[in-house]
Amino acid sequence: MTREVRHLIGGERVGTPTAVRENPARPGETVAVSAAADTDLAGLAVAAAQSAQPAWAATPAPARGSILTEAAALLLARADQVATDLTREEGKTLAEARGEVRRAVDILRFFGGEGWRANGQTLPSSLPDTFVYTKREPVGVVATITPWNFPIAIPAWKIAPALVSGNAVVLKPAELTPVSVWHLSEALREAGLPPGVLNVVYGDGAVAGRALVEDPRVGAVSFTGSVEVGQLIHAAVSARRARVQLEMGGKNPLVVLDDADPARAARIAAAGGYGLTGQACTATSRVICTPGIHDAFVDALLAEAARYQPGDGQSPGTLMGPVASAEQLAVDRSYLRIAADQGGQVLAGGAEPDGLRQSAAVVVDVKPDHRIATEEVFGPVIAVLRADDLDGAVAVANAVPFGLAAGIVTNDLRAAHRFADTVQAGVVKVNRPTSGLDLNVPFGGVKGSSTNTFREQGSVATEFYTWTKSVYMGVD
Ligand code: TXE
Repeated sequence: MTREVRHLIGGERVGTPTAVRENPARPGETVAVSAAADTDLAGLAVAAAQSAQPAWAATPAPARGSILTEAAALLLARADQVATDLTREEGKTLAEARGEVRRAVDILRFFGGEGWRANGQTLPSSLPDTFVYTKREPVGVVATITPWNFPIAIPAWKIAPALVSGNAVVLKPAELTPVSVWHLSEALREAGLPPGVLNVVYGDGAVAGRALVEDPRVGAVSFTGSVEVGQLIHAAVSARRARVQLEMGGKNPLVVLDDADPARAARIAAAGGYGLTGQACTATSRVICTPGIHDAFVDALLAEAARYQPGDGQSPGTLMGPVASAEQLAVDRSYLRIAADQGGQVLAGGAEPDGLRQSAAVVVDVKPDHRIATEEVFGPVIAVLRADDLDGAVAVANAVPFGLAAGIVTNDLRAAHRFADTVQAGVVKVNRPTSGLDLNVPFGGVKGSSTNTFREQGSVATEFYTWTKSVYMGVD
């Protein structure tokens, strides 16, 4: 079935679908044809948001929240269909897609509840008979620009806190995955979100996305995607003194200490590195082993890699879906070539099956300055490095420009705490894969991974989408 996907502007579906998306697991099978916005249309979406926003902000926060809660119920009722569409357009396995859709449902519920908890503070004043309180006010019109790898969860975790806080939103989803956001926006529309409060423009990032970023009526831009585009957006939005929030990926390390069980460590590494075809910003892409476990760990990881055979995500039993696009597959393969050229040994993942499929790869003899050890691949590729001890491993872990997620496998409580204290990362995992997040826990990175001022997810996510207003009330 081919989905026809049109923009959502002022409550109307508009535009002519022209951009074809094929199923990455089944070349030639069209999943969707979607519209592509030009600069003028993006401007119309901003105008629609601007005119809808004041009435939305005046709606009581619990009533705003209840629309999100209702949308969650609608999305849950059609979760199987949404998950199937998500697998067809992005490639991840049905189990992974179901988990992601369920996550979007829970995000809508969580932020629906935030409508009841949009609290300020009361503060003591130095002045007599004066009552001081703070309240959070919406920014106004917000643009959210999202990637293809979590095509429903990332849009949900950006727009839900924005909407419940009283903002109107223009969302620009990734070109590769138009259908998931179509489902999300339909659920919100059917739940009673007023026209213009959420607008969706599909199309080219450099056209539609750029128009939103440069529009002076847009007060805040939240982006997840590549470093290159993130830097462009940061420059453009900061230049006009609007708010910007960026999440740009990682080079996430997993340290495996001598005392760990190699099979368990390999399972954790593989779940983080090969799950979701490695296409997660928190994916495990480096494993740093101390000397006593290196060889046993590599053997165990090779056994895990053999289990993660790439296949069609819709087929039962597939543990790893295809790569999402031919461009991403070319990136994965070029990094394996670069790794080999620089002295790494590709022990698995060298074979290149047909279609958009990349076997789970294990590269050993990797040195900290190799490109495979410092640059994000975004595919099912794990580079294995060595370090003498915990402190050496942390030094290697920190020797990259990213700092999103980091993990350690050990039973040594002191080592785990020392790692958590010294590793440069926004998320630390002990005996758990680097990927996988709770929706109520703040998420973001340090160094080149993120703008470090505002976190996403959890209640703190609303901070980016609101200003604090401090009110001094004389009561004498
Ligand atoms: O990202 P882009 P792509 C990394 C990953 C991947 C690479 C490329 O390494 O291989 O990025 O992926 C919109 N102004 N990550 O090409 O191009 C674009 O339309 C405004 C890591 O998908 O950054 C899309 O909606 N917007 C990452 C969004 O930006 C623009 C997740 C992301 O696209 C724009 C995805 C512009 N000039 C990729 N150009 C993570 N952190 O998880 C593009 N866009």
